[in-house]
Amino acid sequence: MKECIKSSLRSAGAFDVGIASPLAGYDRAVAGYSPREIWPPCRSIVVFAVAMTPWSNNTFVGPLAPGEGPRPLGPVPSTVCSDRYAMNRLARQIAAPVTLAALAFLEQSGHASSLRTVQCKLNGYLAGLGVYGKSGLLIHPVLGNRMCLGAVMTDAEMEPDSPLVGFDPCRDCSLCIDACPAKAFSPGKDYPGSWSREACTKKRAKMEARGFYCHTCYAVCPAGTIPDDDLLSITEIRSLSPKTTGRHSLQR
Ligand code: B12
Ligand code: SF4
Ligand code: SF4
Repeated sequence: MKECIKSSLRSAGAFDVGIASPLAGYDRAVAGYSPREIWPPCRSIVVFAVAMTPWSNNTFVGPLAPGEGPRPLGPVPSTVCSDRYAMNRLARQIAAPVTLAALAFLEQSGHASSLRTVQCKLNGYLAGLGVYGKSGLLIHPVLGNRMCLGAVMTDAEMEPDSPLVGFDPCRDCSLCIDACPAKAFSPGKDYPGSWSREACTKKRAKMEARGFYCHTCYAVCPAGTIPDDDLLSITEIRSLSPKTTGRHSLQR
């Protein structure tokens, strides 16, 4: 069943799919938000990643070119409002069919499911889709942080996947910490203790008032093996053609 549901979700547009157990690792969930507290029948959490790119958000803040200083704030440039936005809205829209595919598959197999799952990153970490980066975002070995995460809880029992071991994309990097306009990260500590949600949200509110949606920590991240431009075609045609070139023009 596990391989069948994974294959079904991949056909619907997921780049990667993993299974987490409600019994392992959710002691780290926010109090009251572990799967069995939210939905007691839960026996497995099906977690998926849909490829997306830095252009998937409301505005384009990064990546910064090497040596480029802070960018002036201002209205969203019309040049980034066209095709790339349209392409990447597609990524988000694909997450909906993937969720529907999971619900349909489980129903046809005679299982109940619930969409009330929260904490996408913890789900993804426990299902082996990636590791927490210094940015606090989940980093997939191939997609880097370029993914939209989703999950469905089910009463079907499936063998859980394990968290990834030996993958440390942040070892020689601190680009997200250095680029954050809110200086929300304290270097030397691990997420979540290293990050100030208050500093981040205050800065984002100020930027949003001027037409920008901050995702700089996400956009500057070089982790992953597929260049951003190729992610567009993966999102579009849902096929995998990884290249091992650098992610974008950023150099460490
Ligand atoms: C609320 C929210 C925000 C808030 C707060 C973010 C935050 N870090 O808490 C704000 C508005 C600031 C925000 C900003 C952004 N967000 Co946001 N956000 C969410 C949302 C809706 C919930 C996240 C949340 O509150 N989690 C609760 C926190 C406390 O959980 P946590 O960060 O996993 O922390 C836990 C672990 O650290 C664990 N823990 C503690 N110690 C240890 C030790 C180990 C070893 C482990 C494994 C765990 C662990 O304990 C913590 C509590 O359980 C999710 C979608 C979702 N439903 O999950 C998207 C989501 C996390 N956001 C996302 C993104 C991309 C962003 C932005 C880049 C903006 C954007 N959309 O482009 C920025 C990045 C800011 C940043 N550096 O985090 C993506 C992340 C994709 C990825 N690759 O990880 C998500 C998953 C949306 C999605 N569906 O794809 N976001
Ligand atoms: S920018 Fe660098 S340090 Fe930050 S999450 Fe990505 S790889 Fe890790
Ligand atoms: S979203 Fe912006 S302000 Fe918040 S942590 Fe990332 S770079 Fe900093």
